[in-house]
Formats: sequence, structure tokens, C-alpha cells
Amino acid sequence: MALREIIKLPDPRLRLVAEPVQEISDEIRSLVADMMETMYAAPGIGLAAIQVGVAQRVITLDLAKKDEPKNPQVVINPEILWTSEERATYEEGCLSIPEFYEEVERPAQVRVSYTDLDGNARDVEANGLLATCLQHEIDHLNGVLFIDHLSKLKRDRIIKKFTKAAKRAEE
Ligand code: K1U
Ligand code: ZN
Repeated sequence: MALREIIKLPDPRLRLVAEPVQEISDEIRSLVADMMETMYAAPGIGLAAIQVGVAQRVITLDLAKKDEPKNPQVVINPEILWTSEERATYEEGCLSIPEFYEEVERPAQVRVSYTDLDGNARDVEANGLLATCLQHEIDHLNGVLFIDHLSKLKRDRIIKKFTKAAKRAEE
């Protein structure tokens, strides 16, 4: 297992549409192990493969609270099958946009099909933080960031701030 670098805004790779996983190979198993380690170290509750520069439709999640046992979950090739009319607002963060948090409104419930790491087809109906986190991570697979759900004014302001920081870091 190895820690991988989490790429940050405005890295253009965050805007790529990730490719479906064709086969659960050793390479995918190794990617997942590294993503879990990277997500726990960050720390985060979710991570999409594109955030470590790999354009494959792979997500890791663990929404367990500090006093609960770990609950690592692997979501491969997810498809949103249904979203509720009801909406919910959560304050979201993103490991690719560190230290910026903002409320985002999304469907309150979703049903998602996916493949697990053993290659089994699975289906989950989620609400609460799991529904939000799944939507946030599936957005990543499609090159969408949570700031895209904010006003243009807020989005442009945060992109400008991170672009300036990236330029300063290059100097
Ligand atoms: O995809 C990511 O960038 C990970 C992101 C997931 C997420 C958080 C909140 C709402 C939707 C999606 C994070 O994990 S940000 C860090 C975070 O929320 C957190 C970190 C440690 C403990 C609890 C939360
Ligand atoms: Zn994110």
C-alpha cells in the first residue's frame, strides 16, 4: 500500500470524465488499497480515483464516526438509478479544494447500482450523508466539483484563489 498525492484545484485532470473499469485486476485492487490509505490519511470520508490522477470509475468511502469501527466501502462503475424529489442541504468539503466548505443542495435520497471489489453487482438506497457523499464522488467521476453547484460568483472566487496559490507554489 502507498499514499498517493491528492491533486488539487485547478488541476485540469479533475475535469476528466473517468472510464469504466473493465476488469477487477490486481492494478485496480492496488489502486483501491492506495486510495483507502490516502483517504484515511487525509483524512476524508470519500475519495474518487481521479483525485489521485487515475481516470477510472472507482470510489472509496468510509462514513464511520470516530467511535465506530471502520467501514471501508468500494464503489466501482456506479450508476445513479433514481433520485428523490426531496432535497437536502449539507456543508460539503473536498480533499481537492482543501479548507473550503460550503452548503450544497442535492436530492435527499438516491438509489445507486455499482460493482464491489469482488466483482458482485450491488444496489444501495442511500439517504443522509451517504447520499450526499455518493453524489459528490460520482460527480468527481464525471469531472464535476461541488463548487459547480454554487453560484458563479462563489465558484469563480474559489477557482481564482486556488489558481493564485498554485502559481505561487510554482515560483
Ligand atoms: O471527495 C472528496 O473530496 C472527499 C470529501 C467527501 C465529502 C465530504 C463532505 C460532503 C460530501 C463529500 C471529504 O471527505 S472532505 C473531508 C470531510 O468531510 C471529513 C474529514 C474527516 C472527518 C469527517 C469529514
Ligand atoms: Zn471532492
